[in-house]
Amino acid sequence: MERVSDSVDTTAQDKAASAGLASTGTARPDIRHDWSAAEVEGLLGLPFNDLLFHAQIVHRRHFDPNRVQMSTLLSIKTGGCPEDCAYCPQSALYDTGVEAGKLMDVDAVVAQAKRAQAEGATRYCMGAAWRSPKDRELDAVCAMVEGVKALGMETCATLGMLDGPQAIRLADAGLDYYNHNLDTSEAYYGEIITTRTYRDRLDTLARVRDAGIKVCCGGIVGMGESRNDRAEMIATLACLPVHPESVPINMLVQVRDTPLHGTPELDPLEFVRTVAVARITMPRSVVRLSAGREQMSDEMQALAFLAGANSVFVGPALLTTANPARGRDAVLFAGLGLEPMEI
Ligand code: SAM
Ligand code: DTB
Ligand code: SF4
Repeated sequence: MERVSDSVDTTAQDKAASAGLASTGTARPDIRHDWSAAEVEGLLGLPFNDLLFHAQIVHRRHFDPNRVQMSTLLSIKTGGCPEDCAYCPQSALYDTGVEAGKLMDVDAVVAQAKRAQAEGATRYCMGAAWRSPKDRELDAVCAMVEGVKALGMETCATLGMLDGPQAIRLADAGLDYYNHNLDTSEAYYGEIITTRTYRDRLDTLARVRDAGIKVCCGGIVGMGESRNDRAEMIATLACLPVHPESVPINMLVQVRDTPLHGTPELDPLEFVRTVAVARITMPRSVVRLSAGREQMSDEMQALAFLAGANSVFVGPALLTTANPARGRDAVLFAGLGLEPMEI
């Protein structure tokens, strides 16, 4: 049977090429690490249909367009975080009503992972509200990684900054992915976080990569940043020596009593454009339609999948905020003909 990806109309491809979309031919490789922010901003500003068409071509070259990777998140240590990330309900500096909890027991985490697996998740992501883990805390997280991995799931953790030996310990425990986001552009970063630097983030990412763990790294849009900031962030990600295997694009979830609550909403189509540009610039990466789905219409999510998103969090909760109920997702995925990506 002819694959859908082979049947793209070549006339349309020619039109896209003449609209300045480079990668429809074979002359230029589509895996590049030399993206300029100006070039990325140019992509963001394309006519919407041209941009989505281009993203679909790249997407279909590397992925089955009807398969979506499904992860489930668990907050293994909630609240009381010393950092000042202006979007985050878990910072101890903002009185958001999120109570500071203790690190969960290993057995409870593995039991919850098993439930998530039974409900279709193939990757389990464990998040902790830490600036960075203490070595004693890392012992427990390593045991969680081992337990979740023994179920046959992929493992992911997001624990804040890591030093080199900590990254190696997690790798030895069998951690598949480490999530550590750039969050925004280097220029806008100081408006959002003051308690650690952009360089700190890049250093942790390099340590994770050096330890042989796959990198999950993206950002948040809708924080009042400019289009140029979004372009800078995507260009920084796409110019890493190896593209992150997983690129979460989060829409800011506005939480009352965080400094960013009340930020003017980002145009949903600009969110979709950001997803498309992540897809085009990091063709082999899985791009996650990450936080914010609960607040999005089904139509907006459908456009994000069309733009090349091929991963989501499933299950009713993110870390401290809501994610779509399973029933709503079941209807959406069935309606769009989307199926789980095999691991
Ligand atoms: N404390 C660790 C850290 O910051 O690296 C790990 C957990 S932290 C909650 C993981 C990521 O969640 C942040 O980097 C941010 O990108 C995302 N995040 C947190 N609050 C968010 C919100 N309100 N809306 C969207 N994304 C959010
Ligand atoms: C990521 O990029 N998004 C996730 C995950 N990595 C850890 C977190 C979203 C958190 C949304 C706010 C909350 O639920 O607390
Ligand atoms: Fe802490 Fe992470 Fe929230 Fe920042 S994003 S306040 S580091 S939990």
